[in-house]
Amino acid sequence: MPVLYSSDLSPYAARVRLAVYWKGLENRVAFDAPPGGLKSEEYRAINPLGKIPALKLDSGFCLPESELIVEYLEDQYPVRPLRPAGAENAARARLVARIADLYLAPGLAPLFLNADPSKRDDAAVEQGFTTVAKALDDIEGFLDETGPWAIGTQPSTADCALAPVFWFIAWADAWYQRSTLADRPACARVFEKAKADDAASRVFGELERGLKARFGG
Ligand SMILES: N[C@@H](CCC(=O)N[C@@H](CS)C(=O)NCC(=O)O)C(=O)O
Repeated sequence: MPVLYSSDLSPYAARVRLAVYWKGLENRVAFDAPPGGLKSEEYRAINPLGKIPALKLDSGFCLPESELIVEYLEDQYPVRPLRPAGAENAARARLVARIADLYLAPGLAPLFLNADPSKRDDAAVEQGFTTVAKALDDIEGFLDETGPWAIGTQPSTADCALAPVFWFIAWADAWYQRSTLADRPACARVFEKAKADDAASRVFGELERGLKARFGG
């Protein structure tokens, strides 16, 4: 059985877990922590990139990169498809996921790393929110006007990418008393839809557990 190397708090691993849950693949993909830890020689021998997530296939091949793992699952297990029908909508889903990866995610790191007010770099926090806001504006323009999901009436690969990232932004907004997500109605709508969904709620619970393990409380 393929093994997904994952951790509760990684938004990238959460994206893949969400695809697994939505596709009903829990009995076809095993989850594990990186053996020996993320930086161990043992894990590097499995995934030379030294990052999570990674999906080790039965052949021994280990596929890193969350977007590629989701696309692989979609190709390998066409049940409950997450790729929107039609070339244009499939491209729109990939576009939204790509903007989230390339332009939004880099803004989240400084918000997370500066959570402790006693060690906070205020300029880095401002830069983080500026980066997130710009990327959210771009994503907002590519989401379906009515949805209710990111692209159409069903959850898609775009929602796999967005839901964990939106969860982090909602956390950052609460932590720093901002309204970055609420100020973008289409993004806020997609996040509300995810919060009402069983599989996405499960992933949000795992992220919450990871946050508590990291910061206590
Ligand atoms: N582009 C990668 C990013 C994966 C990534 O950065 N994962 C983090 C955890 S959230 C990690 O493994 N960091 C360890 C490191 O970079 O050394 C993906 O989409 O999978």
